[in-house]
Amino acid sequence: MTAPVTLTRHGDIALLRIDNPPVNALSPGVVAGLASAVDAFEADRSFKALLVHGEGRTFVAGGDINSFDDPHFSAKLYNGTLARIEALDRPVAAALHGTVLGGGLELALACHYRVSVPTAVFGFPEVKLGILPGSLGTQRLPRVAGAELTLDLIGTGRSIDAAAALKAGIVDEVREGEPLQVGLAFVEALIARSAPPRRLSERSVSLEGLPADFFDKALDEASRRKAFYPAARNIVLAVQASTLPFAEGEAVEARLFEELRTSPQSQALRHLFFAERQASKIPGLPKDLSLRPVRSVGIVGAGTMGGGIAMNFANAGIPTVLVETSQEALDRGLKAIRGNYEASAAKGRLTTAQVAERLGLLSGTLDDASLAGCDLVIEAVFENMDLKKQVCARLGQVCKPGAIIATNTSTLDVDVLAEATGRPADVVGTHFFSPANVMRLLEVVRGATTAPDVLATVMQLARTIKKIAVVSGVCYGFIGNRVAEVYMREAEFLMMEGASPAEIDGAVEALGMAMGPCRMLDMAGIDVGAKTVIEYGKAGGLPPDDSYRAVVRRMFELGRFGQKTGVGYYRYDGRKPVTDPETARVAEELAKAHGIARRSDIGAQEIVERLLVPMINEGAKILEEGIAYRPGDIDMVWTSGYGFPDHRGGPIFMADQIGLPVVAERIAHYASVRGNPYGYWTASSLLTDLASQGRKLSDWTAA
Ligand code: T1G
Ligand code: NAD
Repeated sequence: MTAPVTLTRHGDIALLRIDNPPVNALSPGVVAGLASAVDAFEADRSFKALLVHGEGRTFVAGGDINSFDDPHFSAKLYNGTLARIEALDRPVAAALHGTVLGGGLELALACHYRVSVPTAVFGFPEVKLGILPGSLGTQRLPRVAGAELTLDLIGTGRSIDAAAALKAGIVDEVREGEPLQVGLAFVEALIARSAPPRRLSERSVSLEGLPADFFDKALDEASRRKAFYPAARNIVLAVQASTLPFAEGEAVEARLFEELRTSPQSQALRHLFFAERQASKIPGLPKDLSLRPVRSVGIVGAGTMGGGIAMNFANAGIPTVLVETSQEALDRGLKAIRGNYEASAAKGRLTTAQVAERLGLLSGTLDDASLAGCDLVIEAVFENMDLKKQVCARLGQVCKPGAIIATNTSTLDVDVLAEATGRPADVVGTHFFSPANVMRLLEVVRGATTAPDVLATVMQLARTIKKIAVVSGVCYGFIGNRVAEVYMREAEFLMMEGASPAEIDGAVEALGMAMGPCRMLDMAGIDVGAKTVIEYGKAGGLPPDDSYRAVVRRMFELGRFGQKTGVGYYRYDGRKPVTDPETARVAEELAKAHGIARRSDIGAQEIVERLLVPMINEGAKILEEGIAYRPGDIDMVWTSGYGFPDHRGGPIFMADQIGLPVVAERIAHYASVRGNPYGYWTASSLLTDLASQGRKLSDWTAA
């Protein structure tokens, strides 16, 4: 293995190279290597300047996120080395390319000069990990870019391009070329003009032009709007401390960073960073597997989902044809797409040229023979088994050999649909979430006979269309809706026992859930939810319990479909949900009919436990059955598709934070107080085994 940091000679220039693929993260080896390189540079007075360069695709993309879990973690060596770099008496420059992020940008800011290629991007994404830049980013950036832009960049974690970095003074020059050559030429010019060292820590931060209450307001906003995220407040305090003498600001940053690094919120967000990347990996695939090319896409059905799905491909530059059964439906679908794009343009998110380009990639037809040329066809027709089987059989004939056939079904058996095509190896489920052009989650459903290259191609394609793809095996509801089913079940039992939708939603929203179960179903459509339950009942999937999801079925009968009809669990005043006494009446009537005792002592704690504990238990069953490859996949599905709070890491991560023995005890508790005739409170054996062994669900891997 080559050393991650080397110092070599290039004429008068000492060239410090960082080589730690894939992203040159600051591993302990890189940090130690930087310190040694500085020693060597200090000792050799024949060098006239130092150039810092990252090998491969990028400069440094930041601190090594793995290292933050180390109980002995310390930023001291790195920060001390940055101070030594800055203190050097000969000019130091950084040659920047790729992603100059976090600790990488901090390294660049410790250098005296910075040159960049035009394609580089710059940012402090730490806030997304629940931390702040801990190596003086909060102190050096305001000294060059001002407090306002600093707070914006560090507070949002957004990246800027090289042109913006130049404008902000973050880089001194942007030059086309190969990064190392650009850097060398830049340093040669520095030497030629005897450019002196330039140290940001010696500057002060100007607050000119900012209102006197700038930081107070920012702090207030962070506390109000980002109450669940302590990083938001600490970032404001750290940037505010940049107005102090440098050493004092440094001490403040170190304290605030350490507070965040060890916080449960940051641990949860770091877990999700790795879970997201793990989710895209399919165990057991041959390394040399070649993927099927996807250069054109067909969509059957231009309804709510078909239209949104098509937009994803057009956005990625892939020509897409939509097939419908009537001109009217096709026109409606295309009009909705156009409306969506125009709304984005009106908000300034797209230019009119981009809208035209994307619309130009979309076409519509009533002739399904047009699908013959497509590399991938996704069916998004009504959720009806007979219809879908018919459509799949037709696709099996029309699609060219090697084309991938995908179904967007939410609940139907993908294996049955695969059989219907007559070429099941080509078939996969692609379960998009609504609105499909917005929601980042994509459940990729692996059928019993899905070919490995089909699965791998779709996972790769998901990356192209910027989705977070998670693989699920075939089962009712896949990963996401299967977990949602037990969550909704308990929400409805709680309602029949006497809790109101507002109490139920309020209890989980206080945890950070974007929307409680009642508001969620009102938005998704009670009709859609009820039909699913009814169909599943017809297919023999439901427990022999008449009270099961009785509320949603009754609401459906009453035409209370949620937001779309203005009444559901709530009544809607515009988009605002208002308590509706009719819901309480319906719940009471159903409780009576099903012999469910009404209570007035249901507190928030019970609501949270009754909703969350079954989710965790179902998650464990999903793992036991091999439906999900790994625990983090369930967390990804629920945080990216269902508004589960990312600062809690997802239901599985949260289970480990609560402690599996506690979860197991709560399952047993509710089995005893609620009774367990239908197995609702039967613990997964995986969960009880791990609990008794003192192990975590998150660490579990299939044998
Ligand atoms: N630490 C450890 N591993 C990392 C990493 C990092 N910072 N960044 C990426 N990886 C791994 C990742 O897990 C994956 O591994 C592989 O690299 C490729 O990543 C000191 C405290 C740079 C834009 O937050 O945003 O600096 O799955 O699939 O799509 O004050 O990675 O292959 O085994 O994402 O091309 C701040 C995080 C850290 C940047 C590249 N920096 N990374 O995206 O590849 S905190 C970040 C990214 C810090 C300082 C503070 C992206 C990317 P594997 P990938 P990509
Ligand atoms: P939709 O009713 O909005 O659209 C279905 C469209 O399919 C209609 O425009 C209809 O004319 C068309 N269609 C019907 N038969 C056809 C045929 N033989 N050939 C071509 N077009 C045909 O339904 P939707 O909400 O878009 O749902 C589509 C699929 O996506 C369903 O399987 C559903 O379960 C799934 N899904 C829906 C959501 C959601 O929130 N709406 C979320 C995830 C998955």
